Amino acid sequence: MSRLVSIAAAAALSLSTFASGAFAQESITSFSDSWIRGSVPGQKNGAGYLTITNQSDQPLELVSIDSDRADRIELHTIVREGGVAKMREVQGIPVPAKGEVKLEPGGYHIMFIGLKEPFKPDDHIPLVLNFDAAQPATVEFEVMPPTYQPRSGSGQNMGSHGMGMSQGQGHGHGH
Ligand SMILES: [Cu+2]
Repeated sequence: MSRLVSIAAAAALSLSTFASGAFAQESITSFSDSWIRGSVPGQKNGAGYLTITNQSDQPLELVSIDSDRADRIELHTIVREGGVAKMREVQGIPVPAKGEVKLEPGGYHIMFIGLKEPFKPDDHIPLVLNFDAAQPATVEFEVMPPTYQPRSGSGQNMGSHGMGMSQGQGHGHGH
């Protein structure tokens, strides 16, 4: 009987060790303002945005996204070439130590290529975010109307300079 008790105690101990270990790793990252732009009819591609916070004292990179909603999901940024905004794939999106990165219109974004079905406003889409130095995290994204613009300062400024329009056209092109 006492042997059974000690086995149970050992099992409980290892379980709690595992749980606290997992919790400690998950708490390195946190997420806010996660949204996906709703699709317009015929649109084959889409974009998603969020703010990622890194609580650790080591820099992190978001390296990939897992979801079955598109044929391919890439990480993109937008660069200006001769006054024209163009999307570029990046291998990772850096999240500074004890800092945050904002994915927002006019800058970094999650790019869905070959949508399996349109993104409908008010839907909630879970995506798995993979990092180079943190546990994968499942984050729920809310689908916003196609014309939605976030209220954050920098996003608004870029929108007022016409970035929102040129980006929308870029996303409308098929691949
Ligand atoms: Cu893109």
